[in-house]
Amino acid sequence: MTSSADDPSSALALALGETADAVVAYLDDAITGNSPRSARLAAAMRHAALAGGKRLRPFLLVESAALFGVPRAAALPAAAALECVHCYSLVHDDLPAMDDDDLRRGQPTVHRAFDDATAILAGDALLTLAFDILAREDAAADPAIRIALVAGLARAAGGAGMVGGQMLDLAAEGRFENGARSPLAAPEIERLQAMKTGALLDFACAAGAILGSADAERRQCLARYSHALGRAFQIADDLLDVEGDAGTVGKRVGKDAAAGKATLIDSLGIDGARLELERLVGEAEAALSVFGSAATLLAEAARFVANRRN
Ligand code: GRG
Repeated sequence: MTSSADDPSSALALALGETADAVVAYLDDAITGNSPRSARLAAAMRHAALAGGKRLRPFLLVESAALFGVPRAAALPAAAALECVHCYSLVHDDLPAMDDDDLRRGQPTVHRAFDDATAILAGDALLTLAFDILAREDAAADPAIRIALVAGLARAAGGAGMVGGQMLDLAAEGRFENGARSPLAAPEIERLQAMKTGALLDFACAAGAILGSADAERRQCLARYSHALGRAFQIADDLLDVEGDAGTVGKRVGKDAAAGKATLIDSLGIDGARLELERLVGEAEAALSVFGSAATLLAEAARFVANRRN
């Protein structure tokens, strides 16, 4: 399975790169404008938010909004806010109390480059910055749209979404209750993953539809697309964990499996996982058919996600 993003001159690679550059520039300004009262905190926030990363969530948000005629510049604040939440989750996920990782995006994790307390606070500051960005008028002129974005991101990131999924994951790993592991069945793993990683991907597409005042049918189509893409994202992540990639800087070959993390590879097997990825890419493409050729980049993004090597 290949994806056009492997070719750096492809339309997908160019669009991903343009959105990434725009988001980084926006976040750079937003961190400055946020005026952290400590140079160390500001440096840690920049370390977490400005270097590396595929910036997939902002790309999905910008491209979903574009389906409804929303220009990239108008979608950028919401895209940057979403990336802030994602970056905070990575900083906290890397902490010793969570995954205890040394490298992220090819550089030392925030707690390694600074210290645990600074990493916790930098993550907190990025999370709150996200809602500061969304509350401002340039996120959307219409206050009802701003409120819908704030509510959607809060739900996706919180206890019923990403944070809740992370908690279920840690519980299944045996972190609580005297270390007792509770192996999960495939449907429970899917639910956990839909919360932990799927919720922010879903929000990316939903936010594009909110910004574009999309009708219910098109919102549904985008939701079907993002569900399929989210599942593909997670299965690809699980495959990477099992197989690793010599070309990936600091990737955790087998780390999740060794930690007893719940994955679908146990039930699907490696060949079954690859088949499921192909099926999900087809499902994602089918969900976009209502948008015709306007959704070509989103369709290619689904293949890119399924085929990713980092
Ligand atoms: C600690 C609040 C809290 C939540 C943690 C999402 C999450 C929950 C942790 C991330 C850890 C992780 C590696 C999860 C697997 C899938 C995932 C989100 C990978 C990182 O996302 P990418 O591949 O990363 O989009 P880049 O660096 O490209 O942005």
